[in-house]
Formats: sequence, C-alpha cells, structure tokens
Amino acid sequence: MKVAVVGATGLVGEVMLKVLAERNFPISELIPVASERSIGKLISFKDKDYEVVGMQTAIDMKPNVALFSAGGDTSLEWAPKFAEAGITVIDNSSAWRMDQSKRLVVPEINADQLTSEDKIIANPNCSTIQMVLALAPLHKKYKIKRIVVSTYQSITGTGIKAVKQLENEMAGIKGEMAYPYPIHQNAIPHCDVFEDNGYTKEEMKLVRETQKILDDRTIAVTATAVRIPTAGGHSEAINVEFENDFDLVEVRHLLNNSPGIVVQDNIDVNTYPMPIYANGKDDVFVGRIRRDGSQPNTLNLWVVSDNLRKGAATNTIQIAEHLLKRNLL
Ligand code: A2P
Ligand code: 11C
Repeated sequence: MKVAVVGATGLVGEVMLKVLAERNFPISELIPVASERSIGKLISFKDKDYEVVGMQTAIDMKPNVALFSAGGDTSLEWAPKFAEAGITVIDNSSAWRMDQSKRLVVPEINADQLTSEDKIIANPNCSTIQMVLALAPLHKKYKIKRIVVSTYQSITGTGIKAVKQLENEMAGIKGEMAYPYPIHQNAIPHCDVFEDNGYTKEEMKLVRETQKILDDRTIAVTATAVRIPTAGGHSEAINVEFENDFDLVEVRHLLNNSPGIVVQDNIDVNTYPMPIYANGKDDVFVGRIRRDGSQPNTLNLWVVSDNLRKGAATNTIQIAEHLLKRNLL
C-alpha cells in the first residue's frame, strides 16, 4: 500500500506514523504531507527518512489511502480532491463527521457499514470514541435513554501549540497562547468554540456523533467538556440511564468481553483508570463502575483513553486495516 499521512508533522500525525510502524501496516511507500512551510523536511519512519511533500504533490503520487489529520479547513478543501483522484481518505477532523453521505466509524462498532463507495470516511472526535466504545455493548443489552458526561481533556487534543503553552507556563516563560487563559494549575470549561446554544462544539460533538455512531437519534446526551493540564489522555465521568435495568456483574462481564475495552476497577486496592496509565496504550479503560442510587436503571462510569491513539491515530489506522482486510483499498 502507498500511504499518505496528511499532517505528518503534527501531534496526531506523529502518532499515526508510530502506530503504522507498530502494527506493521503493509506500506510499500510512505508519503508524509504537511503545509507549504514543511515541504522538504525529513520524517523518519522505520529507520528511513522521507521528505515531506505538499498536498498536490501527494495527490500526484497516487497513494491508495490518505490518513488526514491537518485540521477541518484543510480536510474540507483537500479531501474531495484526493477522493476524486481515487484515493480513499480517512479524515480525523470534524469536517465530514455529520455529513449524511459520510460514514463515522469506530471499527469495533460499525466498520461493517463500509463499502467501496466510501471514499471519504470520518474518524470521530477523541472524546466521543472512548465514550461510545465503552457504552456500545451496554446499549446493545440495556438500551441507552440518556447520557450525562463531563470530560477532563488533555492539552494534546489541542495540538502542539497547547503543549508548548503548558511547557512555557511551567518554565515561567511568556509565549504564544493556545487557550484564552493559563492552563497550568487550571481547568478551563471551554474546548473548541462556543455554539449559539451556549454549549461548545466539543460538547455538541459528544451529542451528535454518539447518536450517529450508535445509530439511535433517540439517545439524549448532555455534556460539559473541560480542558485540564494533563498529557496522557482524556478522562470522562459518564452517567448513563438505560431503558432496562442491569446487573453490575453482567455489566462488568460485558465490558470485559468487548474488544478494545480494559476494565480497571478494584477500589479495595485503589485500581481505576488514569491518564498516566492510559498514555501510549490503544485501549479504552473503564473503572469506578457503580449504580447511581439517585434514580432507576442508571450507571456511573469513569472512562480514560489516550486521545492521540484510540481517540485519533489508532482508530484511523484500524479503519484502514478494516478496508484492507475487506479489499476496499
Ligand atoms: P505544518 O507542520 O507544516 O504546519 P497540530 O494539530 O499538532 O498543530 O498539527 C497540524 C498538522 O496539520 C501539521 O502537520 C501541519 O503542518 C498540518 N497542516 C496545517 N495546515 C495545513 C495545510 N494547509 N495543508 C497541509 N497540512 C497542513
Ligand atoms: C480536543 N477533541 O481534545 C479535541 C481534539 O474535533 O477532532 C480533536 C478535535 C476534533 O480538543
């Protein structure tokens, strides 16, 4: 496979290269792509150096698949051009996710929907992926009525600029700001831009993307997304109400037997998921599993995952693996 990584110099792009190498994705030629500023820069992949190229050059090199993580505007402009040239695009931005003609895929849940017609495939938002992966097996069994979720999101979700801001603040250096406020020793209840309804776009992604991936518009979701000065992954406190009652032993069993989920839940020895453990891993970690005694059929969970891996790069590459396995590339 000829594989283009669009945004190869960015945080997610870097992790994509790492995950492609780790999983031994069959690559005959790697094409690292970034903005005009980075053309000619060297990117190392499996002990070889590759020169970064621009977007049009990448199209002319005719990769089989292009893994995009270069922001929504770049995707809106360029993904259709790649697709027109017969290149399958798996896009990590928010540009195409709610487009009715595009699939929004978490492979463990809905990769079977993909066909050879799908030339631009959307990768969901990181905070959505970890939440729906943990909830999908429970939805199947008990049917979700309503979700109340609060997120504690890593600065890496914002990109290199935010990592630099925190490093600068910790070192006492004045520099460029990715956020409107300091992030060191702070919690900012503002991820992505505000919408007219008073929620942020990140919060509304949790609403809309969840309904689309679980293919159920009746699921009610309300979210508060908060940025915190951590780097290993996003954490989520999830309160979920089901149509039907559940048994906690069965809930654990369902989670334990679902691909991509690891249960870390033993309060006797202080075992619960945390970003320092999720960092660098591909799984979604679930703990603090307990019944919400304040209303019927309701469960509380704490869910953590590395937002750059399962939340972005790994999920994208799993989609590519799925396409490859089904001869769709
Ligand atoms: P560059 O390094 O040349 O700016 P992050 O989200 O970590 O900041 O990374 C964003 C990624 O998207 C980088 O690889 C960046 O390349 C790339 N990028 C930004 N704008 C464009 C563009 N207009 N065309 C192609 N790649 C882009
Ligand atoms: C964050 N979830 O942590 C974002 C990053 O819609 O793909 C990814 C933004 C997106 O801020």
